[in-house]
Amino acid sequence: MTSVHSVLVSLLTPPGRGALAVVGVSGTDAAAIVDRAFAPRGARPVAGRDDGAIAFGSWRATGEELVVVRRRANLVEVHCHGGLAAAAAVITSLVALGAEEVAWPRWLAAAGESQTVVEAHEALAVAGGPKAARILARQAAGALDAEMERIERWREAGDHAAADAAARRLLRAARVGLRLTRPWRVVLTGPVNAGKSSLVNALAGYSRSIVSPEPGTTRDLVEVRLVLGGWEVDLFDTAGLRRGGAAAGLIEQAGIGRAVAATEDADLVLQIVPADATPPSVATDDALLVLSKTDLAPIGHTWPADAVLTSAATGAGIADLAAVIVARLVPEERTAPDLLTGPVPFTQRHVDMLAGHPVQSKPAHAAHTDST
Ligand SMILES: Nc1nc2c(ncn2[C@@H]2O[C@H](COP(=O)(O)OP(=O)(O)OP(=O)(O)O)[C@@H](O)[C@H]2O)c(=O)[nH]1
Ligand SMILES: [Mg+2]
Repeated sequence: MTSVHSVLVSLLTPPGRGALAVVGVSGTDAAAIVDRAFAPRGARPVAGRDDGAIAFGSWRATGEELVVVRRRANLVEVHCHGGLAAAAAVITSLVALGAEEVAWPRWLAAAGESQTVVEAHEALAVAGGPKAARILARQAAGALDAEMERIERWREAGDHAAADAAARRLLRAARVGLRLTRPWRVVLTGPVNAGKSSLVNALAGYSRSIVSPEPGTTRDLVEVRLVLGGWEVDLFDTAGLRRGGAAAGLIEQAGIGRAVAATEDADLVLQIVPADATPPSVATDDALLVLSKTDLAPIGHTWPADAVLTSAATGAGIADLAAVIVARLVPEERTAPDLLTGPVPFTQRHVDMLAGHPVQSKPAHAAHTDST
């Protein structure tokens, strides 16, 4: 047998409890090295079997019953019991036979996945919310690579109009794509006692923030991570602003400073105004006007047309508020429903590639690409 130094091994399933764990083995001698550690039950060794073959047997070092899948001669998966110990034992014995253990992104790249597919897997590991996961799963399945190749073919054929149109469409989708691993930031501001904390709690569905009739209850930024309409959102409750800047103590002033800073890098600011008070004469730019405590408002009251009416006390308008927040954060879902269901660039590298055309889509590492 030749050297086994080119065999790379990595845990491919998330570490932690689970029914199954998958250890990936790649490289020229992948099947051969697995055969030295694995005793198939009655069947031929993995090296002598067809691609796609599934072998049951036992792991020699531990006696564990497990399954080995031969994807190709240079790409083998060991499916063992979940949890950390079983997979660690498999990896330890393969390393003892000369394989090198590497982090899974490097393993995927070495196994021939494109850089974009590896990035999609990395992003999936940290993304929150089903919408982000769905978009990234499509890129992990090759959607963005395929579109980049299509654009490249148009450029080669001299059809720059088609290439430019497709690239522009991708760049539009990238606005959302670049946010898939970073939650949207939504900040609630408004006067003291406006009912900001009550609204945060109503949206969160539990008592995250302290609520009291005392003005100035919230003095620090209070953050809560939610999934709204399938998107991950960080909601920030802030210290209320006192009219005329009066009567705020030192701690409260510091809190108000943080509120202002949070507002500055928010994706969306909710300006909370109690419905039983006079609305502010000047609305903050781009802020969403939310009237609170509508249960207290006098009958026959008229509201600004673009305001969202809510009552944390009765629950009225809370679902509407969530829907309006999502519509403001991701208007593409309504205005361009197809934009996010196909290829979506999701890293700055993709954007740079699109912005200055020469489009590349070759594998990140060519070390162990399939040569069968
Ligand atoms: N009737 C009624 N009372 C409400 C509603 N929302 C909040 N309140 C009351 O208004 C008071 C202030 O509510 P908070 O949610 O603490 O207000 P806040 O804006 O966070 O106040 P600060 O943290 O002091 O800036 C409390 O007594 C709440 O019970 C509502 O929808 N209806
Ligand atoms: Mg509060």
